[in-house]
Order: sequence, then structure tokens, then C-alpha cells
Amino acid sequence: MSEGSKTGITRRGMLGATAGSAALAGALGGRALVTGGAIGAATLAGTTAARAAEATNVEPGQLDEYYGFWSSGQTGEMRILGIPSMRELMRVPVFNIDSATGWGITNESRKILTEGLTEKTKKFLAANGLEFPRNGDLHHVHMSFTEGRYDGRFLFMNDKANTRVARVRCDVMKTDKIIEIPNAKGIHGLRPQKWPRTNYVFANGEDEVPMVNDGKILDDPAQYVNFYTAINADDMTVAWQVMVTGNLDNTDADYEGKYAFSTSYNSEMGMTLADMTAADMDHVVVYNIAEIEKGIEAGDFIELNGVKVIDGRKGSEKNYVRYIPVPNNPHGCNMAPDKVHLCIGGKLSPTVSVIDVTKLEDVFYNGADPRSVVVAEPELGLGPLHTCFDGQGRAYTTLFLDSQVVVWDIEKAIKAYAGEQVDPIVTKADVHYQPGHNSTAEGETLDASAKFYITMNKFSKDRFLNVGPLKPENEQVFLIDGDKLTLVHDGPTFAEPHDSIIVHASKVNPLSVWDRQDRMWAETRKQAEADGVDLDDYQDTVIRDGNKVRVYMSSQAPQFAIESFTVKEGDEVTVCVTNLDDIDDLTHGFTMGNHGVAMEIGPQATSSVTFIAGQPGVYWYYCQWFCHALHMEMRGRMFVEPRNA
Ligand code: K7E
Ligand code: CUA
Ligand code: CA
Repeated sequence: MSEGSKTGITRRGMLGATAGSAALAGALGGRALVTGGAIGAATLAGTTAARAAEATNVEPGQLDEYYGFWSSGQTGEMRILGIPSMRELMRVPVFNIDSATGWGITNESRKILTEGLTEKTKKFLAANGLEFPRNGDLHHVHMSFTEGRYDGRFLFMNDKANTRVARVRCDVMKTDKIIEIPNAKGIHGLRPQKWPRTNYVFANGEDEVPMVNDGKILDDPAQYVNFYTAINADDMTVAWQVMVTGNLDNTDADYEGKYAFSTSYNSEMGMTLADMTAADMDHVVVYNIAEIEKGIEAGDFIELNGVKVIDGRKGSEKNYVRYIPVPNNPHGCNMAPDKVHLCIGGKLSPTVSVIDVTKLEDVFYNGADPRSVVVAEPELGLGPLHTCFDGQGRAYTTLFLDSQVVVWDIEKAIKAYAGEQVDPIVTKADVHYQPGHNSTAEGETLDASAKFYITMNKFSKDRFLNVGPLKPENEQVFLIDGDKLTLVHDGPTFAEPHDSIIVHASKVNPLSVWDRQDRMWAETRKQAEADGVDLDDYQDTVIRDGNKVRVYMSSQAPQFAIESFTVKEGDEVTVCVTNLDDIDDLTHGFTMGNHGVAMEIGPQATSSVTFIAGQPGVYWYYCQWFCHALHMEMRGRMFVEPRNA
């Protein structure tokens, strides 16, 4: 038996009796030591580990209580996990190209990836031989809200690399809209409006750009601005933008539908690291949503690349925005479920600034000092980044430099700020290593709970078998048990889990079989109709249209309805496959050999792919999703005739 084998007992774990017992308790499924009558410290440690294991254990075949929706950073996809088991359930391609599902390859996904790009971008991508960007940098996934709670309709997410925002439908867990945000550069922070529902999705442009960014102004930072964007969540169009001073990092919204907030680590408008960290204070920008809407209504905007832009820069902010000074280079921006307190991670400062949003009214309308809304600024440790909540008045802040999480009491922090002798810190726990975001179950909603604490760590270092110079990240699950955090799970993960949300399973109800009329393939359906093909009363047929050939075929395990078809070299071939099986989990695929195309076709789905037929010869196509005992036999041939034969 090798070290660190299946039982989970490692040599390191066996070095001390206490640690050994704890490891053993975990290995035995958690219950042995509770009834086993062991004595002393070992029993206590064993009991804790046993209880922790029980609280987070999901037996094989059992379902998790929560969904976890995960970002993947530079991988560009969204991931779905089961919580608390941390089992990865699905990967949903969004900004990336995906070999398994054909995302970025099928006509349906190419349409979604291209239709929301600006004309300018389409042009310069074309000059690079591209139809859409090949990469994405997806940091923040958030679900739509109704009255402060997740409503299971949509998930929204950003692409920092190419300034895009995407939406995933929760009924089928597929991306259905991707838009490029004009004017702004580098969409980073993203949050849906919480109240009364997600009418807007708010998105921060992280990078400052010249106004106007058309090459006439380059290195003149005085003329750089930044853009905050409100997107209409229902139709994924840009509603308005606010031009602000200072860059924008993270964002959140309140529980009253009045305000949204952004952190700015570069109020200096510096272009170099030295410049960006020069000031003592940066700021939080507060957006007054009703005032901005009124301003737009009254015509107090400029139109920039088709977007209505309100001027909220320092000196011309009117009642649209306010700038709240906070210590230099803040990062996280998290609204507590008490509906009152907004927590700003200090990053360079060891503090979290707590803003009382009920005091903002006075800053907007009665000339109150912007700093008067800061009601606490507890010193928590080094490198505070993000904060999440448990719905019981406690906040959990990641300390990047200390490699810890600090649990603290918001009310006590307020009392301490007012001069009382109280320590707001409840406890600290080590994490491995350097945490960024963190999550509690539904912690960014009114249903925040104190069950699990998940920390998304940027480094795993020695926690897993060495896989070469590129190491996985590490996500850890802690059990929240009163004042204590107990580590119960290490989970390696590929690049890069910036952020996650934990949603109770009762709020997410995806389909198992597609609706034949789904809008995902509406265009394909139109083309079929034009070709006289009724996709509901399936006709397997090959349509010739000059140099274009359209092959309509159904599939039913273990067969494609068309076992061969003939085209000419250089023809533009479109293969449209409808999966007639209507059984759970019976997905077919279509891969055309040596043509670089593949797609997934779920039960009752239609999907199509277009390619240019290659050199004359015989090409096999096959189903690449295992579907039947005769799955290997699920194949057919494309005959390519010489062009001039
Ligand atoms: Cu990684 Cu949310 Cu992009 Cu903080 S952000 S760590
Ligand atoms: Cu159909 Cu494999
Ligand atoms: Ca700064």
C-alpha cells in the first residue's frame, strides 16, 4: 500500500497519535471512533473529524444538497459541482472552444459566439483569421435573483480578456447569449441586481481607456476614463453606462434596488504599478440607479458607440454617483445579507471597510461627508480580498498574504470602531494556500447559511502529487461549527476557480430531454423549412444547392439514418443531426473524420455543423458520445468526389 493510498492514511498523518486517529476516523467513514471507546485527546480529535466527515459526506449514489456554479478563469468555461461532495458534475463551455460538445464548432454555438460582437471587433478578428475570440477569462458567475434570492433562471458571467458578458440558461445549462460591451475594456466584476429582481446585470470595466479610444489619444492618462455598464438581463442588451474616474475592480448591488457599488484600486488613474499604489486612499464608487435612469430619461447623456453614457466623473457626478474614500487598493465588494452592510476588502490595507448603505442617502442629498458611511474598519490580517456571509451576522474574509480565513462579527466591528473595547475576530483558520474568493451556501443572498465554507486558493504547492511545473489550484471545504472551522476536504482544480456560488438544489431544475422546438436551433430549423425539410416529421435527405450541400439526418441509437452521402471536393457541407432518442442521458455525437468537426446532440436536440469537404476519398463519420452497446458501429461514410470528375 503506497503512501496516501485509498484509505486516506498518510505517513504524515500517522506521525502523531492525535492526527493519526483523526485520519483514521475519516478513513473509517467517520463513525468508528465515536462508538469505539478510544480515550483522551485522540477521541476528541477523532470525534470532530468524524462529525465533520458525516456532515459533508455524500455516499456514492446519493445526491448533493447544493449546486455549486464555478468560474474557471482563463479556461473560459463554467463548471457545475455538487456541494458538499465537491464532485465536478459538468463543464459548460462559454468563452472557450470545446472538443467534446462542439461549442465554437457547431453553427448554433458559432452564432451565439459571434452575434454579440461589435462590427469593429468582427472586422479585426477577421483580419486575424478568426470568427470570434479563441479565449476567455471568466472570473465571476452569478445567478439571477428575485427579491434577494436565487431564482434558478439564468447565470451571468464575465470575460475579462475580451470584454464580454455571457448568460447561461439554467433549464438546459447552455450558454445562450454572449455580448461584447462597447467602450469599456476588460469586464471584471459582475453582479446581478438583487432587488426587486435581476433587471440589470452590472459589469465593471477594469481597464481605463482614452475617451474616445480610436488611436488619436494614446499616452495621455488625463484623457482616460472608465465605464460601468448596466445590461438588460432579459434581452442581454446594454441599457446604459456611467463614465467614472478611477478603474473598476469588483462590484455588487444592494438589497433595495437603489444602489450598486464598485471598488477602484486605481483612483490615481496611474498607468504603472508605482502610480497605481501612490495614493493613501482609493475609493468605492456608489451608483444611484434611480438618478441614472432619470438622467437617461432626461437626455443627460452622450451617445458613444450606440450606448447612452452618463458622465459620473469626479467634478461632474451630479447625483449619479458618489466616491467613498477607502484605504489604498481595495479589492472585494460584498453586500451582507443583513441588507445594510457592504464589505470592502482592503488588499494592501489589513482592514475591511464596512459601509452602512442606509447612510448613503445623506451623502447623495444632504451633503454628508462621504466617509461618514464607513461604520467599521476592523484590522483582520494581511491581504484581505473577498468576504462572504453566513446570515448570522458573521463575515468570512480571505487573507491572501496570511493564507488564512478570518471569521469576524460585523456588529462587534462596528462597536469597536465606535470606541468600545471588543474584539470582532471570532477565529482564524489556515488555508492552503493564498485564498482569493470564498463562498458560503447562498451567502450572497437572503438565504445565506452557516453550513459550509469554501475557500478558493490560488496555490496548492505540496498538497497533491506533483504533476510538473504547472500545479493545480486548491479548493478547500470547511465545516462551520459554531465558532469553529473544520477542514474536511481538499479539492484540486484546473485553472482557475476565481469565484463560485452555492445554490440549493431545490432552486435549480434543469430538463433531462430537450424540447424539440428549443430556440437554440431556431435558425437551423428555418433553413430546414426553406429546404422543405420538416424537422418534426423527420425526413433524412441530402439537399444540393450549387456548391453547398445540406445533409439532414436523424440519429437513434445505434444508427445514423443516413449511412453514406456523396459530395464534391471543396463543397460547403452542412450536416444537421437530430437525436430522436428521448431517454435521459442518451446523447449522440457527430464527428467527421479528419475535418476538425465534432458536436454533441442531446436527447431530442438538433445540431448542425458546416465544413468544406476535403481531398477526394472516403471519410468516416462517427458518434463520439458513448450511447449503446453498438456505439462503435454508429458510423457512416462521406464520399468526396474529385471536383472535375
Ligand atoms: Cu480573482 Cu474576483 Cu477576478 Cu478577487 S477576482 S481573487
Ligand atoms: Cu450514438 Cu454513440
Ligand atoms: Ca491605488
